[in-house]
Amino acid sequence: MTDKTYPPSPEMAANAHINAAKYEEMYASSVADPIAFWAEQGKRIDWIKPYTNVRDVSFAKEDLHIRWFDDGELNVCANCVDRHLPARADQTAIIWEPDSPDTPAQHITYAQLHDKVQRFANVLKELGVGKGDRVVIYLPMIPEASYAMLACARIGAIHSIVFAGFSPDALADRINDSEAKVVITADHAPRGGRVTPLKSNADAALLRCEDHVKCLVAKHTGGQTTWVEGRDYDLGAMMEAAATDCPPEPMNAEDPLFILYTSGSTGKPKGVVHSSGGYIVYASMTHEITFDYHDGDVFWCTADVGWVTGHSYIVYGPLANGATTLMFEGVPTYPDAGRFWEVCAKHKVNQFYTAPTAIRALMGKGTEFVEKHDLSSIRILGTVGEPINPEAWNWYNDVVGKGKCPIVDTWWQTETGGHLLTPLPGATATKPGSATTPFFGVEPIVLDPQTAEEITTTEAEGVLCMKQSWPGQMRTVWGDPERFYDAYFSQYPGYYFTGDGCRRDADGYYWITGRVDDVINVSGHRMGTAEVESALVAHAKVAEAAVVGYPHEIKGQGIYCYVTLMDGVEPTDALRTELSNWVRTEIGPIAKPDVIQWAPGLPKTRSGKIMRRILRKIAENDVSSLGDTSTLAEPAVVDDLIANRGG
Ligand code: 6R9
Repeated sequence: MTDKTYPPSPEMAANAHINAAKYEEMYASSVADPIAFWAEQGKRIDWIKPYTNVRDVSFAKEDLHIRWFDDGELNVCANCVDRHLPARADQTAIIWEPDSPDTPAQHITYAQLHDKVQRFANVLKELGVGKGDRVVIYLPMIPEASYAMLACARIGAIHSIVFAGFSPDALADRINDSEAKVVITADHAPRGGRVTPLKSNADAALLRCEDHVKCLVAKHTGGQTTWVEGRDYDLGAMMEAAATDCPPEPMNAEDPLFILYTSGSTGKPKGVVHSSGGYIVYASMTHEITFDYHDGDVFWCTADVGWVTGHSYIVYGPLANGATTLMFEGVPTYPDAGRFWEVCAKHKVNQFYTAPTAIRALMGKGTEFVEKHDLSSIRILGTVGEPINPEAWNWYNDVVGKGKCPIVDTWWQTETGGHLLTPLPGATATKPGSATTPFFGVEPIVLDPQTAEEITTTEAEGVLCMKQSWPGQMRTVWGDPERFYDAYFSQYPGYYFTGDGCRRDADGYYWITGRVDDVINVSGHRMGTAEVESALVAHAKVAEAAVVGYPHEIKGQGIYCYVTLMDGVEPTDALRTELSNWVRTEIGPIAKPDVIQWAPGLPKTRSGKIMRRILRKIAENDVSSLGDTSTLAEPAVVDDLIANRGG
């Protein structure tokens, strides 16, 4: 691990919104008097009724509640669209870059966005959607996805986006858990030259949902779909016929804006609920400050809107700031490994934000794919989703940034709404692999996992918690407030527990060491090992399964499954493929196992608890340090697993 530091260039420090002195001063005041600090910052948003209560928070079990600006009223859509019309009606709000470079890009101005969103909102109303109702969005990366989000926000409906890579079963679970009235989908989703039959996935999901759930279908490829009369609605035709005017609904700051399901360490994914007021203040502020966004810049976040990164940094943050945001339908390697850079050059991207897994995949293809394209417009580079290894950081810095673009390694979570730890381009000297220092108002602490005591020395290693709330913090788990407490506040009472381990170095910089729970991070996507296990044991031939992560060169972590078959079932390669495809259909392609090892037995304690620590070591091929195995019921199973590693 290198501790070489990269200070901001004098030019960056002089021109950025925040320089080092300003960061110190603002950070100090943000934690000394958070109420005054956020009272001021809240003004970046237009309020229909101004707030007087800035913060009302308790992390205590009996009284858990998180409220920001809670007597204020606003409309998030009006903040992302209408308020920019006087100055920016003809400025591009969204640049849409399709999967194929041969299809022309679209430039959607703020005036056009206003028109689309109002029509879309009227379509939703026609389908009976009103304030507080849930709408599931299951769309490819097409402009309609942003229209749908903003249309929901306009009428006060709560959207829940389901990543288009998820299976019909995963989609049905989310429709049912949120009791959605409508699911919005498209005929087909092209990605990387391949096509997913999205509408037929939705058809399959809807077989498992209540009969009254309606399906609103966008025509994208024009590919064939089946049509259920009375349930399916044609978005294009309804938009055309819809009234053009739809006034924004005044919403309380604490009314939910969206639900987004994410994996936890136990059970089914949880519906993370975000607020309207606090979320939009935080998304907009972090977007402007972390990426040093200036008027006229073109901002590109390569995430999918199915993940929180797409919510905060493709749609809500940039549009709240009147930015031009780029939305990309494709993948980094199609038609070749130069696609990202071709798009950056074509649209003169100023800030480019991606995931370490994409960087590692592109690194392996050689520098010529980068060098072919003029990247001189890029000023800031960003990463998110997982720890970035120094080799990838250096490649990003040298080859993409030509040593001139600060890299913001932003650490945050679905639950946090926006960045919590991140360098600021004009203020922070970066170190490859470190998410560096806290954003304004954020008070990280490191706790000893054994004693649950705060480690107060500057240098520290332990679990990462937050001492104070910030406006973008999630408010609850949809339909399950107890789970909200159990998942985030029960482990270290009084603090928000992130689920991540970290190290704080002598300069006070934070280095995320990865999850300390049973969540793995595959290509920047969160996956609960329990979800993959329950998919495996749902197969008739599987008796038991244990799933762990292991280091994977491109994906960060790969999915390693130990599977015990039912008595008498033959362990064949064909069965291995069958199980792998099974998981893929149960959850989605991102959950496809990388390794399935047949396990005649699993290492368990005498009380029957699977010793995952040992399974992780075997998967990592680090069998010399298995640690204490004395509590195992049957130590011999470990030798068998080691002998048959990987197979
Ligand atoms: C935004 C997002 C959250 C988990 C988080 C952590 C990991 C995210 C990171 C990072 C190291 C970074 N993570 N950013 N680890 N450095 N810059 O990714 O949300 O999908 O909820 O994942 O991802 O482990 O706890 P989400």
